[in-house]
Amino acid sequence: MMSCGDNVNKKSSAGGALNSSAAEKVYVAPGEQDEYYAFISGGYSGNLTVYGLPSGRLFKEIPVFSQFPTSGYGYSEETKPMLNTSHGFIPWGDSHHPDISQTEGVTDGRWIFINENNTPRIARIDLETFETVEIIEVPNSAGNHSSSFVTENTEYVVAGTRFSVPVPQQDISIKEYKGKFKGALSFIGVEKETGHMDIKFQLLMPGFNYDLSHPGRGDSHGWFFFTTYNTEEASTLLEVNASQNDKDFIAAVNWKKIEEYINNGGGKMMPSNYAHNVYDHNSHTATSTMKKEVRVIDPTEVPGAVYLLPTPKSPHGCDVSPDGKYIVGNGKLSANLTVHSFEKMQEAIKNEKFEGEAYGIPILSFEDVLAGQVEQAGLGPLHTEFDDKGNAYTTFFISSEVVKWKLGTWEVIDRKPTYYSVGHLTIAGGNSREPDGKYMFAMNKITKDRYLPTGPELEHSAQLYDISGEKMELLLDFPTHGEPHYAAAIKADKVAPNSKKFYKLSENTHPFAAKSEAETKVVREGNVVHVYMTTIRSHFSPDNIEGIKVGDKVYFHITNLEQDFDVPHGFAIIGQNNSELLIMPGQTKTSVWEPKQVGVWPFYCTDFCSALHQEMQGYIRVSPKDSDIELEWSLGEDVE
Ligand code: K7E
Ligand code: CUA
Repeated sequence: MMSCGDNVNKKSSAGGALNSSAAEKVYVAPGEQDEYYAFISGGYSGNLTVYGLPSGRLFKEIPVFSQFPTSGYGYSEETKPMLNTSHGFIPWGDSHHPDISQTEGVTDGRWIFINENNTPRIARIDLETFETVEIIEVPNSAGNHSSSFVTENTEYVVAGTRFSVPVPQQDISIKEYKGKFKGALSFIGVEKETGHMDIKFQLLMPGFNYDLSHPGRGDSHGWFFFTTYNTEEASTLLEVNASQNDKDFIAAVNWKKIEEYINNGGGKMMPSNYAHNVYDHNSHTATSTMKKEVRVIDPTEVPGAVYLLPTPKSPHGCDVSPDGKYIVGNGKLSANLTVHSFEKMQEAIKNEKFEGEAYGIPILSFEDVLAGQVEQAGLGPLHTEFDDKGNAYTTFFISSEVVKWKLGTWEVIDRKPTYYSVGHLTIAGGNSREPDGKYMFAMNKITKDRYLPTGPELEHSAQLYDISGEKMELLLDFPTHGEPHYAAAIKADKVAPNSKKFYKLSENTHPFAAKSEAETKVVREGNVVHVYMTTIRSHFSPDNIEGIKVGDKVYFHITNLEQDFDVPHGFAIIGQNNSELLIMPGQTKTSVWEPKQVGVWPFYCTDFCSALHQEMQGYIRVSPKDSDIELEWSLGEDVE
């Protein structure tokens, strides 16, 4: 055991009373593996990072909404279509809330979904390959923030708009906001076996801001809850104008009711234009299809589908307890946390006891649906998660702390500081019936003195707490990449055993694959040249090419012939102005090169793959545009 008492004591004024037992709890010995995966949103990096817990070690960055030169994602010809949208090719994004697929209310480790906030999109990542395999754009949405949370059996992944906008978009005055702008809540169906996404319907709600959401579960399965703010429907100076109402709402949506309505022919198809991008693991290629319509639902046409629960004051998080009985709404400007009761909500609906309506949607009375309040819990509550012992944990941004409180009695049990200004927090199995109450980690917005300074920009800090006892115990600080909004965590044994080791060459259907060295060739079609190239330790085939000319567009289609775990090869050629490629065993990837200068140019493998990695190289001769040098290619012989 390492003895770190001295160091730790020095920090204890800022870091709480750490002792060597904390170090023991996060120590994963060399060669041993972590107990949990944590999938942490990359925020403005547009990606998703994979960490191990309790060690806090970074394992991978999965490119999702942003181009990624490390692997060529979004640069290679095969993956460019993943970033296609109705606004054209959008090579970056702002990702917020990863959520793991579920079966019967429990995370199943098959896929993870994540939203892109800026150009509204939802992505699905396959947890066998840890690759982004599908991205669907969300039309009529703007600031796709109350997303991407899944229902108990992954029937839907839900995406709600933050900004209300004209639906469909049109050229009107911003002053017409009130009454004319709408907030689209999108229910994206997920196919049970394949995971394929398809927008089943969009609920066109009043012009509020829809901030966060969570599904019901257990008794409340079939419902979905969304926090709203700016129920004032202001379009300017929201910091003042959207804080006028004493209460905003949680919108409760009965999606099963809406399904019935649709099955009886309800709703209408609205012309639309949005991209649906799908990556195929056999062809290793993505295709992008533009969809032309979407089903929209007017909530007033489906009686009993939507109710509004008054919630003080500009609530942010909207979290549902593991048993589905309680809906927690955290009013950012309220002193107390508000907890609504699903049962009382049902009762009030049954008695048709409404205190008003907004655009035809019934408003229930605050007192009728209130389960309880956690009083004076802290300042600036944001998000809540739950453990397996009936406790809830809420983050407070302004007072920089996590507060543990008890469901049902609403009493505060413990509070621990965070360093500093915490946003989300995560407990494994967070959005499910079975959270795992061993660890919780907080994701902080401000880092300051927690790490060695790295100029004005610091990575955000996460902090891991042991929550197995009555009191929380701070165990570890670790840096995260980008801005982690939410994270989803899961027991490693639900994911690791299914992790793919390599792609089978025999299943490779890429049209430009060369599945053996015998199939390699170079083909000219006018000024386009296709190079069918292979890699295997430790050479390219071919490795000498002549007959390329300035002005050619050269496609390198590179197939990695390896059939072994963890043996990628790289490809880089001088002047390549998009990205290098990293090609997994059995995979084919393509990069375009447009040589601008006459000469003999080397290419090489960028991944140290063997003892003779440094020998893994080749040459391409580029001749003048008008030269009549014939195409020739070879391996292991001198080109004549
Ligand atoms: Cu609170 Cu986007 Cu979930 Cu960040 S949001 S903190
Ligand atoms: Cu292949 Cu280095």
